[in-house]
Amino acid sequence: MPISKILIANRGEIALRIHRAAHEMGIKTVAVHSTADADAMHVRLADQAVCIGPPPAIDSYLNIPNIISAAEISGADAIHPGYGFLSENARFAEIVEMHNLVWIGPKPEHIRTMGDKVEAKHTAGKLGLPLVPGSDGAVSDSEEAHRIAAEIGYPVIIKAASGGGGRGMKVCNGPDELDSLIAQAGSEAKAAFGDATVYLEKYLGNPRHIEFQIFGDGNGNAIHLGERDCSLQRRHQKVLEEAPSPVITPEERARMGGVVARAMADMGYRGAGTIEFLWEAGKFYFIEMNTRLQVEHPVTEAITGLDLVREQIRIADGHGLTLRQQDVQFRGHAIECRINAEDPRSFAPSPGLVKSYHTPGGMHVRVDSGLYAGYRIPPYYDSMIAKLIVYGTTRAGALRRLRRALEEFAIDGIKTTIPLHQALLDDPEFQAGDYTIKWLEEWLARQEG
Ligand code: MV4
Repeated sequence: MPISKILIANRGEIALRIHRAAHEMGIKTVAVHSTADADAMHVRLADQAVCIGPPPAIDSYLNIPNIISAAEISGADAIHPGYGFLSENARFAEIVEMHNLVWIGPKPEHIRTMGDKVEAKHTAGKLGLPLVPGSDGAVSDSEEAHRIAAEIGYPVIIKAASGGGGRGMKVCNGPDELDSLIAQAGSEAKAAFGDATVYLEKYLGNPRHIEFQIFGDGNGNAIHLGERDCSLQRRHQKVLEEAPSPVITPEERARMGGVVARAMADMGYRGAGTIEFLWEAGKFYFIEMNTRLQVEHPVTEAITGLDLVREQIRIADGHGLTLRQQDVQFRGHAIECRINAEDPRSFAPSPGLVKSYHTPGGMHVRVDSGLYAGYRIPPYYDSMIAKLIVYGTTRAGALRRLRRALEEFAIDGIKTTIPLHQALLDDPEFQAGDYTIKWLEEWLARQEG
């Protein structure tokens, strides 16, 4: 039976994004929401809505029994998890499938493998992806750690196997601090994730963060949709993303894309995935794989013309990939600004009533947001309230369009990071695409002075 009703196990702009793809495919939607989100735009637009608990996510958006119950009560036949929340919870994926619901996501075994960063790296290495030099697996004893660190050379970085997203990392500059930093990283990882396992890598001093979008059909076919440059981050939160990366040539995209697509085909990967690399001095180094749709997927949509959520739904429904690799064409340049309800200087959250709201429009301008005038942004969740995505035939054209679109954006009643994006656009280094993962935080420090 084809998918006819999707339960959207998420909130905010991504819930709306999934609703839109489903309705365009003639599929009904069920919104599940906390009591704090009863007035959300996607709840209004969905065919059905079920309240799944009080505001804290642990009691609602992470409450597996309530979400499964909502699917059964509403007659949904599939679940799309969006990003965050339960999207990379392998146990949830298994429970969904045990209830004869279609899981719009990767195979649970692959979610589990990639969730353990040591296993992910081991798997990536076997599949032929280039790795950051480091320990082959977890480091257990001090003697072994010293031997490996000396071999790869200082500085080294200590990472938590259950971490990811930058949590629980320590940079170690020499052997005298290695034991204490490993102990510290281990106990922090134990406290945060219930797992003290750590591993070592050569510390790359000034890389870019470049990730490849892939899709697999689960039967040994996979394609890549090129890369996104996500180097502009603050405290491991992405601020602005672009595709293609300003530093990757078409030849390098085809070569590296071929390597990642081959790897995903070989593992039998199903659905959307992102392979994250650090890129330094012209070389790629695998760090992690995300087994979900990502916030920044629209920049890939803009340069390929594909609807990635539609692709996810089609694959889950057993239709396979719409395109072969040779049919994927990259055209132009796209930039996404994440707009947060925050003070643009201090980054203090600024939830509250949106008194008026006007979005930019015109050619090649897209706004993904559930905001509307009169909406009250609840204080319980992530502060990202909108994504502005612009497309241009060239990067310079996309930058000009972004400037124009940011000028048009008017949100009253709350503070937003729109002024931050406007200031960033004025910077000559950003304009030149000349930035790495450290650049934004240094730039912000300069702005303060
Ligand atoms: C690194 C690194 C330098 N060398 N690994 C941070 C998040 C996690 N995905 C991996 N991270 C890093 N791993 C080695 N061997 C620097 C970072 C890192 C970073 C990576 C991507 C984007 C922003 C970052 C900010 C600080 C550190």
